[in-house]
Parts: sequence; structure tokens; C-alpha cells
Amino acid sequence: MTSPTANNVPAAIFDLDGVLTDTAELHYQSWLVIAGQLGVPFDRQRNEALRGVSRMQSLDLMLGDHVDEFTPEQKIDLAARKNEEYNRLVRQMTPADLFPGARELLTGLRAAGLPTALASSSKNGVIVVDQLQLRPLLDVIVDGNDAPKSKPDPQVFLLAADRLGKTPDRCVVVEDAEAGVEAAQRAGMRVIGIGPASRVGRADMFV
Ligand code: B16
Ligand code: MG
Repeated sequence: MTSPTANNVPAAIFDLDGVLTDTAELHYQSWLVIAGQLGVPFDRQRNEALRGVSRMQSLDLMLGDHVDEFTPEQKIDLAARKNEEYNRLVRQMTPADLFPGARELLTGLRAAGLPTALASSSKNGVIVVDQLQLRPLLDVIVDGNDAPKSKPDPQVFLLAADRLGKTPDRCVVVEDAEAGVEAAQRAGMRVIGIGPASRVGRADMFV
């Protein structure tokens, strides 16, 4: 029997929002405030398309048919207002806001010798990690500040693999967003989807 090389040990790469914690709900609540102020119709169903995509793309999706009614400067202001609201909610998060089993899963993977990474499109990823006190359980953290090309671009996952010292075929991604599943597959990684088939049905398996 040959002992595995470092690259042969698989690594687990986790999305943040909607996988480790329910910040997907906080993003939704923050967009809902802005939509309400503008009188733009917005609900949970429309919010599904915003999962995993960047803040400015999310704004365009939220505005929908009204998107052309706003100047680029107004859009930057609206995105900043949403981010202020989101940060207000994030600052209230504690480690108790991790999804059930998330801490145990990360702890168990590392105890078994599998490195862990976070790969989030969010520019607030590190703030959320710190609110949840997750740093000790993650070998690598990549967020939207490190990888400016948002999912479905594979950049965030490729950067995480590179920092882990792994080739993509040794990485398994856990994702809750259609854009995230596509990004992981474009990176050449296997994906476990969390959520309904309508959202993550293209993953290698989903729960
Ligand atoms: P921010 P993930 C994504 O994070 C969210 O799913 C998405 O809804 C959000 O618009 C995006 O981050 C940008 O977030 O405004 O904080 O930079 O799912 O890739 O962890
Ligand atoms: Mg997500």
C-alpha cells in the first residue's frame, strides 16, 4: 500500500451564505428593505435568483423591469444602502447562528485529516466568519474581495484550491446556489448541492 501524497488527500470547500449559516435570509431581508423603499415588487421566489451572485448583479435582479430607471451612481448608492442594512444584521450574529451540525462537520473533517476552505462570493465573508468564530476550523478563506469574478465564474473555487495546494479533482464543494454549482463544475470539482432540485439539481448529488 502506498501512502497518499498531499494532493491525494481530498479537501472540502464550503460556500458560506446558505450552506454554513442562513445569511441568505439576511441578504433577502436587506434587499427587501431597499425594494420596499423603492416600491419595487420583490419576494422570496424572486430572491432565489440572487443566491451566490454578486451585490451589483443582485441589485439588477432585484430591480427587474425597473433596472433602467436608475443611473449607475444611483445603483452604487442603492447597493451601499443594502450593504449597510446587511452589515447591521450581520453584526447581531453569534456562533449560535451556524446551521445545526456545521461546526461538528468542519471539526470532524479536520480531525480526519481533510483540509477545509471557505469560498464565498460575499465581500462580507470574513466578517461573517468572525461573527461565527469559524476561523480556527478553516484552513483557507477566500471571499469576494480576493476573487472579484463572482459565481458562476469558477475563480473563487480555483483560488481556494490553489491556496489549499490541491488540484480541482481533489476538491469537493458544498453549495446552495445554482450559480455556485455551475462555478464549481466549471472549476472541475465535484459538488454536493444543498436545497431543492430546481436550484441545485445539476450537482453531483444533492440533499
Ligand atoms: P455581498 P455566497 C453570496 O455569498 C450570496 O449568496 C449572494 O446572495 C450575495 O449577493 C453575494 O454573496 C455578495 O454578497 O453583498 O456581501 O458582497 O453564497 O457565495 O457565500
Ligand atoms: Mg450560498
